[in-house]
Amino acid sequence: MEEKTLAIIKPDAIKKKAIGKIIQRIEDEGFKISGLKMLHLSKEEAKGFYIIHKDKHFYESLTDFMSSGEIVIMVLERENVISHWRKVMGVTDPALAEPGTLRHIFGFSIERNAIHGSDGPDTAEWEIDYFYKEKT
Ligand code: 3AN
Repeated sequence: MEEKTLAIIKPDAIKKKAIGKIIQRIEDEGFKISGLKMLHLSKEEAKGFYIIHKDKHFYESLTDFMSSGEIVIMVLERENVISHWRKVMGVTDPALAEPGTLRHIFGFSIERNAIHGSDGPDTAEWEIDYFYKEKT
């Protein structure tokens, strides 16, 4: 099976009306979008998604931010999808991200950094399940 990753357009980028530009870039980079939906996470859902960061000092603030407005979730596919998407996103801190990367263009701060991407195959599978598996 072709590798997949989970991409999120975060509330700050939605408020900037950047959805169209970001999706255009995704298509221009040769990704196939195999899932797409808009959600407004509850605080609990945001906490569940970022559970790996539960002991970090920024957990409360990050999950407040991620539940502060709508987000767009996408499943992306292409060759080397995880590493290519991370390259297109840029590093976590927009101030340090390479010019031309999405976080450099649209990010505001290390927390409000416009975009999410899974960091490895296991995380990608877990994150895609988090949003796409039927909850019982
Ligand atoms: P990445 O999203 O680049 O893989 P992670 O997994 O270290 O980065 O962090 C997850 C999210 O937590 C980031 N996208 C960012 O929104 C937030 N974050 C990371 N580091 C900080 C920090 N030092 N202060 C505030 N928020 C942070």
